[in-house]
Amino acid sequence: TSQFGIETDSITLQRYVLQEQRKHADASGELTALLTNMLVAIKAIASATQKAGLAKLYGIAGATNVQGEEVKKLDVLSNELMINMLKSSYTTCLLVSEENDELIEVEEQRRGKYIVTFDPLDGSSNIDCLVSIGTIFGIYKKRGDGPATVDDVLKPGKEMVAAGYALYGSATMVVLSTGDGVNGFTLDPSIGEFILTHPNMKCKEKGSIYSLNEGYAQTWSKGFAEYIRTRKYPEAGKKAMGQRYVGSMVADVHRTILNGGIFLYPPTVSAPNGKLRLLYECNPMAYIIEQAGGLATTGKERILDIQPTQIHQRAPIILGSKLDVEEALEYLAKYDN
Ligand code: P6P
Repeated sequence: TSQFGIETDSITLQRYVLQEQRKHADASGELTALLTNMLVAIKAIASATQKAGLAKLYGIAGATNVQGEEVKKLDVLSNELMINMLKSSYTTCLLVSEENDELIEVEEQRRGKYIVTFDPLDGSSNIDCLVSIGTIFGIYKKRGDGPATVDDVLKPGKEMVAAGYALYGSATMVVLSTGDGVNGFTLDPSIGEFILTHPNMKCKEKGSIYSLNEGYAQTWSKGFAEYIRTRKYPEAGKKAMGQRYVGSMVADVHRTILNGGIFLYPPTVSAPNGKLRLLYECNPMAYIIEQAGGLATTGKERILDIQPTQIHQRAPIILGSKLDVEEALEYLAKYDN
């Protein structure tokens, strides 16, 4: 590095995506433009999240700040940033946001060929206690001509061309796959760029941590209950697993990719499809974990194979290290069928 301690040849996220773009002769550069614009929203959300305590951005609806302006809740602000930056990239035609009941159609003069599903600020119930939160996104390319309709977004996750998440933690990271492996980029606030810090991320084949909300133990099926019981009381000769649960999907999944292990949000009698949403929580995370060598299933089928029927539908999810997920499936097969 130069005498200013600045690395002079860092790989920024934009540089990485441009390199990837050149591998595809037919690439128009639209995906690069989409991601670059989305990064602006993510940087602004990171800034707002860091200031939440100061600017009283979190959790207080309708309050006004010192200028007497209407202070937006962090999740509303994040949603507006994502929508505005994606629309103004001239690369999208349809958006699905966790915050919007209806499809968001991009006006004609700003339309492009991509469809983006996103949760602008996942885990927002954790904002007030300063637990890490995140933005999750999935990107489809619209097939065929004519105006985009809901059928263009009700596609199995395996048809996505890219997916990823931003984690607003002690540092801000973007973890992204465009279909050829997973890479992690850390925001360098001094230059406002995301720098490649975790190239070619891989999820260990077997981990030592299980992660789910044990408060619902009473509602689990016999298969889930037996799987979790044997994580804590393993058969002779086996080690018990550790337990970690942040309660913020992006934080729990990011740790699972980095350290290995298994993350679960099982179905319950009252919520037969669990709590997490398919289009902008389960699918993007399943895409990333598979690209990192892991697995992601509902317990009955591969997450990325699900044919969606509604844009806000939920799905149970078991994701993480390949051998851990396969072992969980053995318990479900043994006790739940
Ligand atoms: P529970 C946060 O509210 C969220 O949507 C995900 O980020 C997280 O994984 C899950 O819900 C936590 O749900 O029922 O354990 O509080």
